[in-house]
Amino acid sequence: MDLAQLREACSKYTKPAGFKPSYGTAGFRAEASLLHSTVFRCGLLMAARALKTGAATGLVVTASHNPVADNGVKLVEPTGYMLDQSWEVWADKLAVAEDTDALCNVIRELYQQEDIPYGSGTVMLAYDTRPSAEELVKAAGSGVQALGGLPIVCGLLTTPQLHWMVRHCNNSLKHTESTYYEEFASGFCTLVKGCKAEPQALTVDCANGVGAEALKTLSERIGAQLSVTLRNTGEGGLNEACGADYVQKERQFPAGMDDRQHGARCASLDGDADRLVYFHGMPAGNLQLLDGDRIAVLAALLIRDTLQKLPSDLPSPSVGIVQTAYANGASTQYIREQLRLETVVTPTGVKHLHAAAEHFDIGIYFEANGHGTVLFKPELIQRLHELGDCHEAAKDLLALVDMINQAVGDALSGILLVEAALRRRGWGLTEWADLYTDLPSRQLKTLTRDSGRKTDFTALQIKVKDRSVVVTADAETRAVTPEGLQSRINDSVSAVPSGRAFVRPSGTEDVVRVYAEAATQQAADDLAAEVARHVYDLAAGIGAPP
Ligand code: G16
Repeated sequence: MDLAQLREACSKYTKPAGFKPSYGTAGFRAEASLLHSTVFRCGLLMAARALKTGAATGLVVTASHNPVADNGVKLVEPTGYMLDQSWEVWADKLAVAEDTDALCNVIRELYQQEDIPYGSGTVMLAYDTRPSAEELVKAAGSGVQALGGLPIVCGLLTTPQLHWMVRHCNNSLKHTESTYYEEFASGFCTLVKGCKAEPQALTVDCANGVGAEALKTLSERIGAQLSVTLRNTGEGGLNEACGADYVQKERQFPAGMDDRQHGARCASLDGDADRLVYFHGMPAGNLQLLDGDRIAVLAALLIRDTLQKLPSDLPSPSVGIVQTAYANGASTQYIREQLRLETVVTPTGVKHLHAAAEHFDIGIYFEANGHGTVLFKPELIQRLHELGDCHEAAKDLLALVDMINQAVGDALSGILLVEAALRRRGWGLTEWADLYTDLPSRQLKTLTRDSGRKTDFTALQIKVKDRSVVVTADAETRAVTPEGLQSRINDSVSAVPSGRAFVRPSGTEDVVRVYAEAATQQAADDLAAEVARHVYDLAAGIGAPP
């Protein structure tokens, strides 16, 4: 490490006074103009991580579902997974270092404690469509170079594409963008070959984000077997009244999509295309959501159908589903009672779900918001390869491995999974939706600042001074602080038939989230509002009381 070069580079990226970034649910996120020093430091971090692991790492400049004025970084391990949780502490220490001296001290400490070898680490960089991307990618590259590393700018990509590329690169596999499309397309075509059901028309809301171009390319590779029409491809504001987060939380049709006729099949991606939800219009004109819970259930059915066709002398692989507290109670009940599969609950954040899913031979993990994937253990993949040529079912499972991003949740791969599963069963969205009935639920945000953003649609907005005063336990189902909050939530919940509610501070936005579920929509809405008022009362609410 050339200390003089490091000091000079660090001094060009000073942290704004008073700015205290912290590594959240999926990396750093804030208003873009604040982030140059943070992204530079993430470049340093990932160059060091590449040296530590002896393999390429990755960094995506994106703020995913957040408004266009925000930006952020997602950090990628050599495996293609998210940054190892044991290194989040280094990310935080680097990000909050006040000045060049403090920053260099943290780097010295990192090198000593982690025993980082000297050398040059490779970091693959990508970015989404935000106008602030160019400068922030430069900052990331400068960070990598400041530690003598090699930044490789892979370009405008969806977040899951970069995760996939890093994983493939480190496994000495072809890792071009074109190979990504080819592998997914080929897996999908294998799975739908011979299906009697014709492809159904699907309209996809691309959130005006990076997923539009990627999905266009993928569908062109697949050809007639996939029939998609793209909407919100960049003509409107990123994630503005559209995208997976909007559709899932607000239960509204996205802007520019009035496919309200009963049964028209629609889907929404988020801004960096790592989340996916499906929906369709109901006879009354309202929207029925098919969220991440339902995608998990459909994936489990496809896998069960396929596993049943494997030779009976093969040991049955363990299959499990990982969810968070946001999973609708009806989905968990269906998985346990009808599918007879094990379910595991983890805190929010794919890093937690992913780790839990790795315990199964086939681990299906999805957050209700549509972020998730299906992981296949390498030993199982090996066994399937051994059976491969003589067994259709083994070939189908291997096609699934090709088609499902093994690094991270991927909305494009999710579309192929859903479409293949529905085609193989000859189902439409109605049959899928009829598997179980969701308990009515409501999500609210208690805002911590008056952002005036168009994306805050909730009628009830409660402001708190500092969301970090809300600390949770038991996979976020229990509020440990502020004192008294949980007992008030318990009292409210106990008065509501089939009631359930929890609160948690978001790790991607400056808000406290409130979730409530009940036997009727009115009861779920009322319960959410009541719990939000408890948050206002006990977590230093500001502004007018609700
Ligand atoms: C990220 C994470 C997800 C998480 C979501 C919301 O998604 O990858 O696991 O569910 O944030 O997190 P929170 O409720 O803490 O704000 P994305 O798509 O925004 O990157």
